[in-house]
Amino acid sequence: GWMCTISPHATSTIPEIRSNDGRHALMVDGKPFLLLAAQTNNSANYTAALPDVWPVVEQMHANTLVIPVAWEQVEPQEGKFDFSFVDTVIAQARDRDVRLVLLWFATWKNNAPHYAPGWVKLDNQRFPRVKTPEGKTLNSLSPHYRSTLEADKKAFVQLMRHLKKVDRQRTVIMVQVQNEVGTYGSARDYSETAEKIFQQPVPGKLLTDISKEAGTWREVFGKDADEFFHAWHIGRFVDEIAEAGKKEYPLPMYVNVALRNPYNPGEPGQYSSGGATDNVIHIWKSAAPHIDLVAPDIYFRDHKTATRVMDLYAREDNPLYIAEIGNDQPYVRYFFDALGHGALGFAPFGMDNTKYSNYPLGAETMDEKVIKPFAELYKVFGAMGSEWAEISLNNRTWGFSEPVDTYAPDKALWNAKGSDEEIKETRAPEDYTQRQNLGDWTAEITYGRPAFWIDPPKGNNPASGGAVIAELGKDEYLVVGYRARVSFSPSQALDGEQYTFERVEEGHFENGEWVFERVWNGDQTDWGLNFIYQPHVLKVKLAKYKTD
Ligand code: N0T
Repeated sequence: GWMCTISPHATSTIPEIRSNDGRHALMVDGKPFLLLAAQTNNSANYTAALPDVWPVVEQMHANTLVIPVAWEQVEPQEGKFDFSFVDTVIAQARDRDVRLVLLWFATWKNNAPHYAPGWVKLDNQRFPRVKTPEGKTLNSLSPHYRSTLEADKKAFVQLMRHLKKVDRQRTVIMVQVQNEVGTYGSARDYSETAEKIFQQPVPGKLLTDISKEAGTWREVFGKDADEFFHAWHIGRFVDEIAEAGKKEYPLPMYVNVALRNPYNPGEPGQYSSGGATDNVIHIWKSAAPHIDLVAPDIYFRDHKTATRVMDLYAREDNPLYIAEIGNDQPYVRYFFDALGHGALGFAPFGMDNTKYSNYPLGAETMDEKVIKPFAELYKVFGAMGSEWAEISLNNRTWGFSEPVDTYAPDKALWNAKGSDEEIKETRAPEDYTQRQNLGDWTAEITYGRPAFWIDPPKGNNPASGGAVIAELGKDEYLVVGYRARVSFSPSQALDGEQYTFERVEEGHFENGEWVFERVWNGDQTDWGLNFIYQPHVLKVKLAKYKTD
Protein backbone atom coordinates (compact mmCIF):
# COMPACT_ATOMS: atom_id res chain seq x y z
CA GLY A 1 0.00 0.00 0.00
CA TRP A 2 1.00 3.62 -0.55
CA MET A 3 -1.70 5.26 1.49
CA CYS A 4 0.12 8.40 2.48
CA THR A 5 -1.55 11.40 0.86
CA ILE A 6 0.22 14.66 0.29
CA SER A 7 -1.44 18.04 0.47
CA PRO A 8 -1.22 19.68 -2.96
CA HIS A 9 0.75 22.70 -1.75
CA ALA A 10 3.38 20.97 0.32
CA THR A 11 6.87 20.48 -1.03
CA SER A 12 6.98 16.93 -2.27
CA THR A 13 9.81 14.65 -3.24
CA ILE A 14 11.56 15.20 -6.56
CA PRO A 15 10.39 12.82 -9.29
CA GLU A 16 12.76 9.92 -9.95
CA ILE A 17 13.02 6.66 -11.82
CA ARG A 18 12.78 3.60 -9.61
CA SER A 19 13.84 0.15 -10.79
CA ASN A 20 13.09 -3.25 -9.37
CA ASP A 21 14.64 -6.36 -10.87
CA GLY A 22 14.73 -4.95 -14.40
CA ARG A 23 11.31 -3.31 -14.17
CA HIS A 24 10.82 0.43 -13.81
CA ALA A 25 8.49 3.21 -12.67
CA LEU A 26 8.52 6.98 -12.67
CA MET A 27 7.92 8.13 -9.11
CA VAL A 28 5.98 11.38 -8.70
CA ASP A 29 5.16 12.68 -5.23
CA GLY A 30 6.67 9.47 -3.90
CA LYS A 31 4.25 7.23 -5.80
CA PRO A 32 4.51 5.38 -9.12
CA PHE A 33 3.01 7.49 -11.88
CA LEU A 34 1.75 6.38 -15.27
CA LEU A 35 2.38 9.09 -17.87
CA LEU A 36 -0.79 9.31 -19.96
CA ALA A 37 0.57 12.14 -22.00
CA ALA A 38 -0.20 14.37 -24.97
CA GLN A 39 2.56 16.04 -26.94
CA THR A 40 1.87 19.27 -28.79
CA ASN A 41 2.89 20.00 -32.31
CA ASN A 42 6.17 21.87 -32.66
CA SER A 43 5.87 25.64 -32.28
CA ALA A 44 3.19 25.38 -29.58
CA ASN A 45 5.71 26.69 -27.06
CA TYR A 46 4.23 30.19 -26.89
CA THR A 47 1.54 31.55 -24.60
CA ALA A 48 -0.62 32.45 -27.59
CA ALA A 49 -0.82 28.78 -28.61
CA LEU A 50 -1.85 27.39 -25.23
CA PRO A 51 -5.61 28.01 -25.64
CA ASP A 52 -5.39 25.56 -28.55
CA VAL A 53 -3.59 23.00 -26.44
CA TRP A 54 -5.52 22.56 -23.20
CA PRO A 55 -8.90 21.54 -24.68
CA VAL A 56 -7.29 18.54 -26.39
CA VAL A 57 -5.40 17.55 -23.24
CA GLU A 58 -8.70 17.61 -21.38
CA GLN A 59 -10.66 15.71 -24.02
CA MET A 60 -7.94 13.06 -24.09
CA HIS A 61 -8.04 12.66 -20.30
CA ALA A 62 -4.27 13.09 -20.39
CA ASN A 63 -2.54 13.63 -17.05
CA THR A 64 0.64 15.06 -18.61
CA LEU A 65 1.41 17.62 -21.31
CA VAL A 66 4.67 17.28 -23.23
CA ILE A 67 5.71 20.64 -24.66
CA PRO A 68 8.91 22.28 -25.96
CA VAL A 69 10.98 25.02 -24.39
CA ALA A 70 13.26 26.54 -27.03
CA TRP A 71 16.73 27.88 -26.44
CA GLU A 72 15.88 30.74 -28.82
CA GLN A 73 13.02 31.86 -26.57
CA VAL A 74 14.79 31.63 -23.22
CA GLU A 75 18.11 33.18 -24.30
CA PRO A 76 17.34 35.33 -27.34
CA GLN A 77 20.42 37.42 -26.60
CA GLU A 78 23.46 35.81 -25.08
CA GLY A 79 23.30 35.93 -21.29
CA LYS A 80 19.78 37.46 -21.15
CA PHE A 81 17.29 34.91 -19.92
CA ASP A 82 13.52 34.96 -20.15
CA PHE A 83 11.52 32.16 -18.54
CA SER A 84 8.11 33.79 -18.87
CA PHE A 85 6.75 31.05 -21.14
CA VAL A 86 7.93 28.38 -18.68
CA ASP A 87 6.17 30.21 -15.84
CA THR A 88 2.98 30.55 -17.85
CA VAL A 89 2.78 26.93 -18.92
CA ILE A 90 3.49 25.78 -15.35
CA ALA A 91 0.75 28.02 -13.92
CA GLN A 92 -1.77 26.89 -16.52
CA ALA A 93 -0.88 23.23 -16.02
CA ARG A 94 -1.41 23.56 -12.27
CA ASP A 95 -4.82 25.14 -12.79
CA ARG A 96 -5.77 22.04 -14.72
CA ASP A 97 -4.06 19.54 -12.46
CA VAL A 98 -1.85 18.39 -15.33
CA ARG A 99 1.86 17.56 -15.11
CA LEU A 100 4.49 18.67 -17.59
CA VAL A 101 7.37 17.11 -19.46
CA LEU A 102 9.56 19.87 -20.95
CA LEU A 103 11.52 19.34 -24.16
CA TRP A 104 14.80 21.23 -24.35
CA PHE A 105 15.05 22.21 -28.04
CA ALA A 106 18.61 23.50 -28.33
CA THR A 107 21.77 22.33 -30.14
CA TRP A 108 19.83 19.55 -31.87
CA LYS A 109 16.18 19.58 -32.92
CA ASN A 110 15.66 16.81 -35.52
CA ASN A 111 19.46 17.06 -36.18
CA ALA A 112 19.47 20.83 -36.85
CA PRO A 113 20.06 23.95 -34.71
CA HIS A 114 16.74 25.51 -35.82
CA TYR A 115 15.66 26.23 -32.25
CA ALA A 116 19.03 27.68 -31.20
CA PRO A 117 19.11 31.48 -30.92
CA GLY A 118 20.28 33.51 -33.91
CA TRP A 119 23.55 34.32 -32.16
CA VAL A 120 24.26 30.57 -32.19
CA LYS A 121 22.94 29.32 -35.49
CA LEU A 122 24.38 32.20 -37.50
CA ASP A 123 27.87 32.00 -36.02
CA ASN A 124 29.48 29.01 -37.70
CA GLN A 125 32.95 30.09 -36.57
CA ARG A 126 32.08 29.80 -32.91
CA PHE A 127 29.53 26.98 -33.30
CA PRO A 128 30.80 24.85 -36.21
CA ARG A 129 28.62 22.50 -38.19
CA VAL A 130 29.26 18.92 -39.25
CA LYS A 131 31.27 18.43 -42.45
CA THR A 132 30.82 15.51 -44.85
CA PRO A 133 33.85 13.54 -46.17
CA GLU A 134 33.56 15.69 -49.33
CA GLY A 135 33.91 18.84 -47.23
CA LYS A 136 30.29 19.94 -47.54
CA THR A 137 28.90 21.73 -44.47
CA LEU A 138 25.62 20.27 -43.15
CA ASN A 139 23.06 22.11 -41.02
CA SER A 140 23.80 19.97 -37.96
CA LEU A 141 26.06 21.27 -35.23
CA SER A 142 29.19 19.26 -34.50
CA PRO A 143 29.50 17.71 -31.04
CA HIS A 144 33.25 18.35 -30.97
CA TYR A 145 33.39 21.98 -29.85
CA ARG A 146 33.51 23.17 -26.22
CA SER A 147 32.09 26.53 -27.33
CA THR A 148 28.82 24.90 -28.41
CA LEU A 149 28.61 22.63 -25.39
CA GLU A 150 29.33 25.44 -22.91
CA ALA A 151 26.75 27.76 -24.45
CA ASP A 152 23.98 25.15 -24.49
CA LYS A 153 24.90 23.94 -21.00
CA LYS A 154 24.82 27.46 -19.59
CA ALA A 155 21.26 27.99 -20.82
CA PHE A 156 20.11 24.54 -19.68
CA VAL A 157 21.57 25.13 -16.21
CA GLN A 158 19.58 28.38 -16.01
CA LEU A 159 16.43 26.51 -17.00
CA MET A 160 16.92 23.85 -14.31
CA ARG A 161 17.81 26.45 -11.70
CA HIS A 162 14.63 28.31 -12.58
CA LEU A 163 12.52 25.16 -12.34
CA LYS A 164 13.98 24.37 -8.96
CA LYS A 165 13.00 27.82 -7.75
CA VAL A 166 9.47 27.99 -9.12
CA ASP A 167 8.35 24.39 -9.02
CA ARG A 168 8.27 23.05 -5.48
CA GLN A 169 4.99 21.38 -6.46
CA ARG A 170 6.77 19.23 -9.06
CA THR A 171 4.45 20.18 -11.87
CA VAL A 172 7.37 19.43 -14.19
CA ILE A 173 8.16 15.75 -13.78
CA MET A 174 10.72 15.04 -16.49
CA VAL A 175 12.92 16.85 -19.01
CA GLN A 176 13.96 15.77 -22.50
CA VAL A 177 17.46 16.97 -23.32
CA GLN A 178 17.57 18.02 -27.01
CA ASN A 179 15.22 16.52 -29.59
CA GLU A 180 16.13 13.66 -31.92
CA VAL A 181 19.85 14.37 -31.80
CA GLY A 182 22.14 13.20 -34.57
CA THR A 183 22.94 14.13 -38.12
CA TYR A 184 21.20 13.44 -41.42
CA GLY A 185 23.46 13.22 -44.46
CA SER A 186 26.67 12.02 -42.85
CA ALA A 187 27.66 9.29 -40.40
CA ARG A 188 29.78 11.78 -38.44
CA ASP A 189 31.70 15.03 -38.63
CA TYR A 190 34.70 14.71 -40.99
CA SER A 191 36.15 18.17 -40.30
CA GLU A 192 39.85 18.46 -39.50
CA THR A 193 39.05 18.87 -35.80
CA ALA A 194 36.89 15.77 -35.83
CA GLU A 195 39.49 13.78 -37.81
CA LYS A 196 42.11 14.38 -35.10
CA ILE A 197 39.77 13.09 -32.41
CA PHE A 198 38.79 10.13 -34.59
CA GLN A 199 42.44 9.06 -34.86
CA GLN A 200 42.78 8.89 -31.07
CA PRO A 201 42.26 5.65 -29.16
CA VAL A 202 38.70 4.72 -28.08
CA PRO A 203 38.13 6.03 -24.52
CA GLY A 204 38.81 3.49 -21.77
CA LYS A 205 35.38 3.84 -20.18
CA LEU A 206 33.66 2.76 -23.38
CA LEU A 207 36.05 -0.17 -23.84
CA THR A 208 35.42 -1.33 -20.29
CA ASP A 209 31.64 -0.86 -20.44
CA ILE A 210 31.25 -2.86 -23.64
CA SER A 211 34.18 -5.24 -23.13
CA LYS A 212 36.41 -4.34 -26.06
CA GLU A 213 40.18 -4.38 -26.55
CA ALA A 214 41.99 -1.05 -26.94
CA GLY A 215 42.59 0.50 -30.35
CA THR A 216 41.56 3.34 -32.61
CA TRP A 217 37.87 3.73 -33.48
CA ARG A 218 38.48 2.04 -36.83
CA GLU A 219 40.44 -0.81 -35.24
CA VAL A 220 37.85 -1.47 -32.55
CA PHE A 221 34.63 -0.94 -34.49
CA GLY A 222 35.52 -1.48 -38.16
CA LYS A 223 32.81 -0.25 -40.51
CA ASP A 224 30.66 0.92 -37.57
CA ALA A 225 33.42 3.23 -36.34
CA ASP A 226 32.10 6.46 -37.87
CA GLU A 227 28.60 6.10 -36.50
CA PHE A 228 29.71 4.80 -33.09
CA PHE A 229 32.17 7.70 -32.81
CA HIS A 230 29.40 10.21 -33.55
CA ALA A 231 27.03 8.50 -31.10
CA TRP A 232 29.69 8.50 -28.37
CA HIS A 233 30.49 12.19 -28.79
CA ILE A 234 26.88 13.34 -29.00
CA GLY A 235 26.14 11.12 -25.99
CA ARG A 236 29.02 12.69 -24.03
CA PHE A 237 27.87 16.18 -25.05
CA VAL A 238 24.29 15.56 -23.96
CA ASP A 239 25.45 13.84 -20.79
CA GLU A 240 27.53 16.82 -19.71
CA ILE A 241 24.51 19.07 -20.17
CA ALA A 242 22.25 16.68 -18.26
CA GLU A 243 24.79 16.29 -15.47
CA ALA A 244 25.11 20.06 -15.05
CA GLY A 245 21.32 20.44 -15.09
CA LYS A 246 20.84 17.70 -12.53
CA LYS A 247 23.38 19.36 -10.26
CA GLU A 248 20.92 22.27 -10.10
CA TYR A 249 17.80 20.18 -9.93
CA PRO A 250 17.83 16.41 -10.44
CA LEU A 251 14.69 15.71 -12.44
CA PRO A 252 14.65 12.54 -14.55
CA MET A 253 16.14 13.28 -17.97
CA TYR A 254 15.91 11.44 -21.26
CA VAL A 255 16.61 11.67 -24.96
CA ASN A 256 14.16 10.77 -27.71
CA VAL A 257 15.25 8.89 -30.79
CA ALA A 258 14.58 9.33 -34.50
CA LEU A 259 14.49 5.59 -35.13
CA ARG A 260 16.04 3.58 -37.86
CA ASN A 261 13.82 0.87 -39.25
CA PRO A 262 14.83 -2.22 -37.26
CA TYR A 263 14.22 -4.53 -40.22
CA ASN A 264 15.56 -2.33 -42.98
CA PRO A 265 17.86 0.19 -41.33
CA GLY A 266 19.73 1.65 -44.28
CA GLU A 267 23.00 3.51 -43.73
CA PRO A 268 23.85 5.98 -40.93
CA GLY A 269 23.05 9.44 -42.25
CA GLN A 270 20.01 8.11 -44.09
CA TYR A 271 18.65 8.00 -40.55
CA SER A 272 19.81 10.44 -37.88
CA SER A 273 23.36 9.15 -37.22
CA GLY A 274 24.62 9.53 -33.67
CA GLY A 275 21.20 9.40 -32.05
CA ALA A 276 20.43 6.44 -29.80
CA THR A 277 19.19 4.14 -32.57
CA ASP A 278 18.81 0.48 -31.65
CA ASN A 279 22.34 -0.43 -32.79
CA VAL A 280 24.05 2.12 -30.51
CA ILE A 281 22.01 1.95 -27.30
CA HIS A 282 25.04 0.33 -25.63
CA ILE A 283 27.26 3.21 -26.74
CA TRP A 284 24.77 5.72 -25.35
CA LYS A 285 24.49 3.86 -22.04
CA SER A 286 28.22 4.18 -21.60
CA ALA A 287 28.46 7.78 -22.87
CA ALA A 288 25.49 9.24 -21.01
CA PRO A 289 25.04 7.86 -17.49
CA HIS A 290 23.06 10.97 -16.48
CA ILE A 291 20.44 10.25 -19.12
CA ASP A 292 17.90 8.01 -17.41
CA LEU A 293 16.48 6.57 -20.57
CA VAL A 294 16.54 6.63 -24.35
CA ALA A 295 13.01 6.75 -25.73
CA PRO A 296 11.68 5.84 -29.18
CA ASP A 297 9.59 8.16 -31.38
CA ILE A 298 7.34 5.68 -33.15
CA TYR A 299 6.07 6.63 -36.60
CA PHE A 300 6.05 3.14 -38.09
CA ARG A 301 2.39 2.46 -38.59
CA ASP A 302 2.61 -1.32 -38.97
CA HIS A 303 2.28 -3.72 -36.06
CA LYS A 304 5.40 -5.73 -36.72
CA THR A 305 7.76 -2.76 -36.76
CA ALA A 306 6.10 -0.73 -34.00
CA THR A 307 6.17 -3.66 -31.57
CA ARG A 308 9.73 -4.63 -32.54
CA VAL A 309 10.83 -1.13 -31.53
CA MET A 310 9.34 -1.69 -28.08
CA ASP A 311 11.21 -5.01 -27.74
CA LEU A 312 14.44 -3.15 -28.51
CA TYR A 313 13.98 -0.22 -26.11
CA ALA A 314 12.42 -1.98 -23.10
CA ARG A 315 15.53 -3.19 -21.29
CA GLU A 316 16.70 -3.88 -17.78
CA ASP A 317 18.97 -0.86 -18.16
CA ASN A 318 16.41 1.22 -20.05
CA PRO A 319 12.84 1.91 -19.01
CA LEU A 320 10.55 2.07 -22.03
CA TYR A 321 8.86 5.42 -22.52
CA ILE A 322 7.04 6.15 -25.77
CA ALA A 323 8.35 9.69 -26.16
CA GLU A 324 6.34 10.22 -29.34
CA ILE A 325 3.96 8.12 -31.37
CA GLY A 326 1.82 9.09 -34.35
CA ASN A 327 -1.68 10.14 -33.34
CA ASP A 328 -3.54 8.34 -36.13
CA GLN A 329 -5.93 5.47 -35.49
CA PRO A 330 -3.55 2.55 -36.24
CA TYR A 331 -1.13 3.61 -33.49
CA VAL A 332 -3.68 3.75 -30.66
CA ARG A 333 -3.65 0.01 -30.07
CA TYR A 334 0.13 0.00 -29.47
CA PHE A 335 -0.69 1.54 -26.08
CA PHE A 336 -1.36 -2.03 -24.91
CA ASP A 337 2.05 -3.24 -26.13
CA ALA A 338 3.72 -0.32 -24.39
CA LEU A 339 2.08 -1.21 -21.07
CA GLY A 340 2.94 -4.85 -21.57
CA HIS A 341 6.58 -3.79 -21.93
CA GLY A 342 6.33 -1.98 -18.60
CA ALA A 343 6.35 1.48 -20.15
CA LEU A 344 6.48 4.57 -17.96
CA GLY A 345 4.11 6.26 -20.36
CA PHE A 346 2.84 7.07 -23.81
CA ALA A 347 2.82 10.41 -25.61
CA PRO A 348 0.95 10.71 -28.92
CA PHE A 349 2.35 13.61 -30.94
CA GLY A 350 0.47 16.55 -32.40
CA MET A 351 -2.37 16.64 -29.87
CA ASP A 352 -3.56 20.24 -30.13
CA ASN A 353 -5.88 22.48 -32.12
CA THR A 354 -3.18 24.56 -33.80
CA LYS A 355 -4.54 23.30 -37.13
CA TYR A 356 -1.38 21.48 -38.07
CA SER A 357 -0.84 17.87 -39.10
CA ASN A 358 2.35 15.89 -39.68
CA TYR A 359 0.56 13.36 -41.93
CA PRO A 360 1.54 10.75 -43.01
CA LEU A 361 3.33 10.37 -39.68
CA GLY A 362 0.11 11.15 -37.80
CA ALA A 363 -3.53 11.82 -38.65
CA GLU A 364 -4.50 14.07 -41.56
CA THR A 365 -6.73 16.28 -39.45
CA MET A 366 -7.17 16.80 -35.73
CA ASP A 367 -10.70 16.17 -34.61
CA GLU A 368 -12.91 14.24 -32.23
CA LYS A 369 -12.20 11.02 -34.17
CA VAL A 370 -8.47 11.32 -33.46
CA ILE A 371 -8.91 12.14 -29.78
CA LYS A 372 -11.61 9.69 -28.77
CA PRO A 373 -9.76 6.36 -29.00
CA PHE A 374 -6.95 7.72 -26.82
CA ALA A 375 -9.51 9.18 -24.42
CA GLU A 376 -11.18 5.78 -23.96
CA LEU A 377 -7.92 4.18 -22.89
CA TYR A 378 -6.68 7.12 -20.83
CA LYS A 379 -9.98 7.31 -18.92
CA VAL A 380 -9.66 3.71 -17.78
CA PHE A 381 -5.92 3.80 -17.04
CA GLY A 382 -6.07 7.33 -15.62
CA ALA A 383 -8.39 6.09 -12.89
CA MET A 384 -5.76 3.49 -11.91
CA GLY A 385 -2.55 5.15 -13.10
CA SER A 386 -0.71 4.91 -9.82
CA GLU A 387 -1.90 1.38 -9.10
CA TRP A 388 -1.03 0.24 -12.61
CA ALA A 389 2.43 1.79 -12.41
CA GLU A 390 3.03 0.06 -9.07
CA ILE A 391 1.81 -3.29 -10.40
CA SER A 392 4.01 -2.82 -13.47
CA LEU A 393 7.06 -2.02 -11.33
CA ASN A 394 6.72 -5.24 -9.34
CA ASN A 395 5.01 -7.81 -11.54
CA ARG A 396 5.27 -9.42 -14.93
CA THR A 397 3.11 -7.84 -17.64
CA TRP A 398 2.27 -8.77 -21.22
CA GLY A 399 0.73 -6.55 -23.86
CA PHE A 400 -0.99 -7.42 -27.13
CA SER A 401 -2.40 -5.48 -30.03
CA GLU A 402 -4.14 -6.54 -33.17
CA PRO A 403 -1.41 -7.91 -35.46
CA VAL A 404 -2.99 -7.58 -38.90
CA ASP A 405 -2.77 -4.03 -40.23
CA THR A 406 -5.83 -2.83 -42.09
CA TYR A 407 -4.73 0.22 -44.05
CA ALA A 408 -6.33 0.16 -47.49
CA PRO A 409 -3.85 -0.72 -50.28
CA ASP A 410 -4.47 2.62 -52.01
CA LYS A 411 -3.28 4.27 -48.83
CA ALA A 412 -0.13 2.18 -48.63
CA LEU A 413 1.90 4.92 -47.01
CA TRP A 414 5.67 4.70 -46.96
CA ASN A 415 5.68 4.45 -43.18
CA ALA A 416 3.02 1.73 -43.19
CA LYS A 417 4.86 -0.81 -45.32
CA GLY A 418 6.89 -2.13 -42.46
CA SER A 419 9.22 -4.94 -43.25
CA ASP A 420 8.31 -5.22 -46.93
CA GLU A 421 6.23 -8.22 -46.02
CA GLU A 422 3.75 -9.13 -48.68
CA ILE A 423 0.24 -7.99 -47.95
CA LYS A 424 -1.56 -11.32 -47.92
CA GLU A 425 -4.71 -11.59 -49.97
CA THR A 426 -6.35 -14.14 -47.76
CA ARG A 427 -6.08 -14.48 -44.04
CA ALA A 428 -6.40 -17.45 -41.73
CA PRO A 429 -7.79 -17.35 -38.17
CA GLU A 430 -4.25 -17.98 -36.90
CA ASP A 431 -3.24 -14.56 -38.27
CA TYR A 432 -5.64 -12.97 -35.79
CA THR A 433 -4.53 -15.13 -32.88
CA GLN A 434 -1.76 -14.45 -30.35
CA ARG A 435 -0.65 -16.86 -27.65
CA GLN A 436 1.51 -16.11 -24.65
CA ASN A 437 2.90 -18.53 -22.12
CA LEU A 438 2.38 -16.94 -18.68
CA GLY A 439 3.84 -19.84 -16.71
CA ASP A 440 1.14 -22.24 -15.53
CA TRP A 441 -1.34 -20.73 -17.96
CA THR A 442 -1.33 -19.72 -21.58
CA ALA A 443 -3.29 -16.70 -22.71
CA GLU A 444 -4.86 -16.59 -26.13
CA ILE A 445 -5.93 -13.29 -27.63
CA THR A 446 -8.15 -13.17 -30.71
CA TYR A 447 -9.63 -10.26 -32.61
CA GLY A 448 -12.83 -9.65 -34.53
CA ARG A 449 -14.80 -12.56 -33.23
CA PRO A 450 -18.53 -12.74 -32.60
CA ALA A 451 -19.16 -12.44 -28.87
CA PHE A 452 -21.05 -15.72 -28.72
CA TRP A 453 -19.76 -19.15 -29.73
CA ILE A 454 -16.43 -20.25 -31.16
CA ASP A 455 -16.51 -18.79 -34.65
CA PRO A 456 -12.94 -18.05 -35.74
CA PRO A 457 -11.48 -14.54 -35.48
CA LYS A 458 -11.60 -12.33 -38.58
CA GLY A 459 -10.01 -9.19 -37.21
CA ASN A 460 -11.57 -5.80 -36.55
CA ASN A 461 -11.86 -3.24 -39.29
CA PRO A 462 -9.92 -1.11 -38.69
CA ALA A 463 -7.43 -3.05 -36.55
CA SER A 464 -8.01 -1.58 -33.11
CA GLY A 465 -8.03 -4.33 -30.49
CA GLY A 466 -5.63 -4.90 -27.66
CA ALA A 467 -5.16 -6.34 -24.20
CA VAL A 468 -2.75 -6.21 -21.32
CA ILE A 469 -2.26 -8.84 -18.64
CA ALA A 470 -0.47 -8.39 -15.32
CA GLU A 471 0.41 -11.25 -13.02
CA LEU A 472 -0.92 -10.42 -9.55
CA GLY A 473 -0.14 -13.71 -7.83
CA LYS A 474 -0.44 -17.43 -8.35
CA ASP A 475 -3.24 -18.11 -10.85
CA GLU A 476 -4.32 -14.49 -10.57
CA TYR A 477 -4.19 -11.84 -13.28
CA LEU A 478 -5.35 -8.32 -13.94
CA VAL A 479 -6.70 -8.13 -17.50
CA VAL A 480 -7.71 -5.05 -19.44
CA GLY A 481 -8.89 -5.58 -22.99
CA TYR A 482 -10.53 -3.74 -25.83
CA ARG A 483 -12.13 -5.24 -28.94
CA ALA A 484 -10.54 -8.61 -28.23
CA ARG A 485 -11.28 -11.99 -26.69
CA VAL A 486 -8.88 -13.18 -24.01
CA SER A 487 -8.94 -16.88 -23.07
CA PHE A 488 -6.77 -18.96 -20.77
CA SER A 489 -5.76 -22.60 -20.91
CA PRO A 490 -3.26 -24.70 -18.97
CA SER A 491 0.36 -24.54 -20.11
CA GLN A 492 2.62 -27.59 -20.27
CA ALA A 493 2.93 -27.63 -16.48
CA LEU A 494 -0.81 -28.17 -16.02
CA ASP A 495 -1.37 -30.14 -19.19
CA GLY A 496 -4.46 -32.34 -19.15
CA GLU A 497 -5.91 -30.79 -15.98
CA GLN A 498 -9.56 -29.76 -15.77
CA TYR A 499 -9.71 -26.03 -15.33
CA THR A 500 -12.10 -23.14 -15.05
CA PHE A 501 -12.37 -19.52 -14.10
CA GLU A 502 -12.73 -19.64 -10.34
CA ARG A 503 -13.89 -16.03 -10.38
CA VAL A 504 -13.74 -13.06 -12.70
CA GLU A 505 -14.31 -9.73 -10.97
CA GLU A 506 -14.91 -6.43 -12.69
CA GLY A 507 -13.86 -3.53 -10.56
CA HIS A 508 -11.62 -0.53 -10.16
CA PHE A 509 -8.90 0.78 -7.87
CA GLU A 510 -9.24 3.35 -5.11
CA ASN A 511 -6.23 4.53 -3.12
CA GLY A 512 -4.29 1.46 -4.05
CA GLU A 513 -7.02 -1.03 -3.17
CA TRP A 514 -9.07 -3.14 -5.56
CA VAL A 515 -12.76 -2.27 -5.33
CA PHE A 516 -15.02 -5.12 -6.42
CA GLU A 517 -18.05 -4.16 -8.51
CA ARG A 518 -19.51 -7.37 -9.93
CA VAL A 519 -18.71 -10.89 -11.04
CA TRP A 520 -18.46 -11.57 -14.76
CA ASN A 521 -20.12 -14.86 -15.61
CA GLY A 522 -22.33 -16.49 -18.23
CA ASP A 523 -22.11 -14.84 -21.65
CA GLN A 524 -19.28 -12.63 -20.42
CA THR A 525 -17.04 -15.63 -19.68
CA ASP A 526 -18.45 -18.74 -21.41
CA TRP A 527 -16.37 -18.19 -24.57
CA GLY A 528 -13.48 -16.42 -22.96
CA LEU A 529 -13.38 -12.83 -21.82
CA ASN A 530 -15.08 -10.82 -24.54
CA PHE A 531 -14.06 -7.19 -24.51
CA ILE A 532 -16.40 -5.29 -26.80
CA TYR A 533 -16.77 -1.52 -27.24
CA GLN A 534 -14.90 -0.21 -24.27
CA PRO A 535 -12.07 -1.37 -22.06
CA HIS A 536 -12.99 -3.20 -18.85
CA VAL A 537 -10.76 -3.89 -15.86
CA LEU A 538 -10.97 -7.48 -14.68
CA LYS A 539 -9.33 -9.49 -11.95
CA VAL A 540 -9.20 -13.10 -13.05
CA LYS A 541 -8.68 -16.13 -10.81
CA LEU A 542 -7.98 -19.40 -12.61
CA ALA A 543 -8.25 -22.84 -11.04
CA LYS A 544 -7.91 -26.51 -11.83
CA TYR A 545 -10.08 -29.23 -10.35
CA LYS A 546 -10.03 -32.99 -9.96
CA THR A 547 -12.70 -35.23 -11.42
CA ASP A 548 -11.96 -38.45 -9.53
C1 N0T B 1 9.47 14.12 -34.76
C2 N0T B 1 8.20 14.89 -35.15
C3 N0T B 1 8.45 16.32 -34.70
C4 N0T B 1 8.73 5.98 -39.96
C5 N0T B 1 7.75 14.84 -36.58
C6 N0T B 1 9.97 12.49 -36.46
C7 N0T B 1 9.15 16.07 -33.39
C8 N0T B 1 10.22 15.10 -33.82
N1 N0T B 1 10.32 13.73 -35.85
O1 N0T B 1 6.47 15.46 -36.65
O2 N0T B 1 9.29 17.04 -35.56
O3 N0T B 1 9.67 17.21 -32.77
O4 N0T B 1 10.81 14.51 -32.67
C9 N0T B 1 10.89 12.09 -37.57
C10 N0T B 1 10.30 10.90 -38.27
C11 N0T B 1 11.12 10.38 -39.41
C12 N0T B 1 10.37 9.40 -40.29
C13 N0T B 1 9.99 8.11 -39.61
C14 N0T B 1 9.49 7.07 -40.57
